[in-house]
Amino acid sequence: MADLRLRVVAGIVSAGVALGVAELLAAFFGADLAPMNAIGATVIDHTPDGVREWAISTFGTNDKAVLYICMGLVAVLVAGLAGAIERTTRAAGSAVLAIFGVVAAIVVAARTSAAGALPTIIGVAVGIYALRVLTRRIDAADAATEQAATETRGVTTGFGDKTGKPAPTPASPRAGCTADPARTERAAAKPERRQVLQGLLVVGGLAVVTGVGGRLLGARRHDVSGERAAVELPQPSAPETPIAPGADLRVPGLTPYLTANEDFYRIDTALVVPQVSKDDWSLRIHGLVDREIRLTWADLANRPAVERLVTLACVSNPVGGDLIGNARWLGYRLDELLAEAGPHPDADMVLSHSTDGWTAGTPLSVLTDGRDALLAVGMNGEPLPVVHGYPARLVVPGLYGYVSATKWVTELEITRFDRATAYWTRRGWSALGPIKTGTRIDTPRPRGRIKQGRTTVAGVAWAQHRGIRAVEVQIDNGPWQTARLADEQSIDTWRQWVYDWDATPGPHTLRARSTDATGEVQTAERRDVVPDGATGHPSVTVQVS
Ligand SMILES: Nc1nc2c(c(=O)[nH]1)N[C@H]1C(S)=C(S)[C@@H](COP(=O)(O)O)O[C@H]1N2
Ligand SMILES: [Mo]
Repeated sequence: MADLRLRVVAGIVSAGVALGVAELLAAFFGADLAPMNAIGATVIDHTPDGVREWAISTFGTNDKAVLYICMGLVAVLVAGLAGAIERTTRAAGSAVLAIFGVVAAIVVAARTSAAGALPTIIGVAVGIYALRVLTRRIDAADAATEQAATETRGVTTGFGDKTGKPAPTPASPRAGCTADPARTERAAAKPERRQVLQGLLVVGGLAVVTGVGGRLLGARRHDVSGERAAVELPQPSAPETPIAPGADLRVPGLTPYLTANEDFYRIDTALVVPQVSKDDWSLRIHGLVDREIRLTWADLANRPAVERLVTLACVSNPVGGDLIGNARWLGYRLDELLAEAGPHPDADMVLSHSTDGWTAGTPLSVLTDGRDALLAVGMNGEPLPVVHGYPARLVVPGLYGYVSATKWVTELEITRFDRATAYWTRRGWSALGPIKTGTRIDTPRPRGRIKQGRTTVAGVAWAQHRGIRAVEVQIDNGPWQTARLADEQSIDTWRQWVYDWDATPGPHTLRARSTDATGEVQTAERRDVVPDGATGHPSVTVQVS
């Protein structure tokens, strides 16, 4: 069945060349035109919550790589099948490729424009052509083998193959030897077989060259990391006070007060990180406003910038999880920008849009109540890293990222909650997302083995824009004990805490809870992250010897 294998390979390399050609064309006209990117993005947009949660908790930040691998496997299966059923006289495999091509073209067109489907359509056309050519060669080789077999059995059919070419001369069995029929057949079909292998090699090579070349070229053409490195950030007019030494206790195993950019969690739906040049970027503020305004990167340079410490948190962060980080953000006050546009009195929502179509719905009241909500351009003294929204994003103290922290932001649409629904709200998450009071135990580690005696229990606590008043620790089911808090640098950031524990031998469970500055104690009730953030006390079990 070597034949079937060749057909399967023919299908795979043909689909490969289809995708490769589409990638190459997309490199010139935009990464979102590449069919795999568009299909992946569409899959992400339609993934049910349960699956999304499971993917994030199982694969973490590799969830997108896993999606690509899954799509690749499906593509290989379908393409292999298409190759297996294609014949010169019956283009069933081509039909399969065409159907997938049409679906992919529709998906790309829906995300971009009708013309955006062209790379996909051209790619699929090339792929189908490749499959036709390869299948014709395989059929010819098949016929030649068949004929050689017939001839070795002493029956001459007398006609050539279906293409009308004369039948190949069968190699005569060597004199004096008993002919091995199978071997003779293979020898007979040799030129045809060589043609098949050559064809597979050429098409496969073309698939790799166009695919890899397209990816590299696309990355090179659109990559903004070079221009980012050359960006000069504005000087903040009112720099954030230096971080008080007492805000960062520097306890071994405890999360540092400031999160380095490389260590900052990343959550977004972008399969391909948007590459937005600051020179093409602008922010349009429109909708229910007196004056629509549009700000370019150059316009920002004339405005006063501020620097603020804000702890960002993801609504998908489970109790004890690490989808939270604290950074020094440099940017422009949103209340000032909004005031210039003049929101109408009936407006109550700012729907922020990113270049990749993602949206967040933020209460207008939150953005104008005096808190340090920013259009941020800098993170910890650097331009925003590309994955964190270069050239500009929103940062709003006190709200989960899904309702506020739009990266690659280009539009603030002033609207109403009863008119507009943001990305995650459409998918079952709450329209409002104030951050819930949270606590995490960083040390000792879960299931850790520690020695008896004095042990430092430490972690972080947060209640952004309300502030943390107290953290308490409970050993097993004992009384709640007050932990020592680090200095409060800002009510918009998390606060470290430490508790000295005299550990006694045996297994122990440690729990922690916080009280925010309004006096509300963090609830023990365990709730899942959907629809508006997890609740419950974090706990860590250790073995003391
Ligand atoms: N464009 C865009 N912005 C986005 C998102 C997204 O999917 N797309 N995700 C949001 C969510 S859910 C969170 S928690 C924060 C995370 O920001 P970070 O990746 O910089 O930590 O970004 C927000 N901004
Ligand atoms: Mo999030």
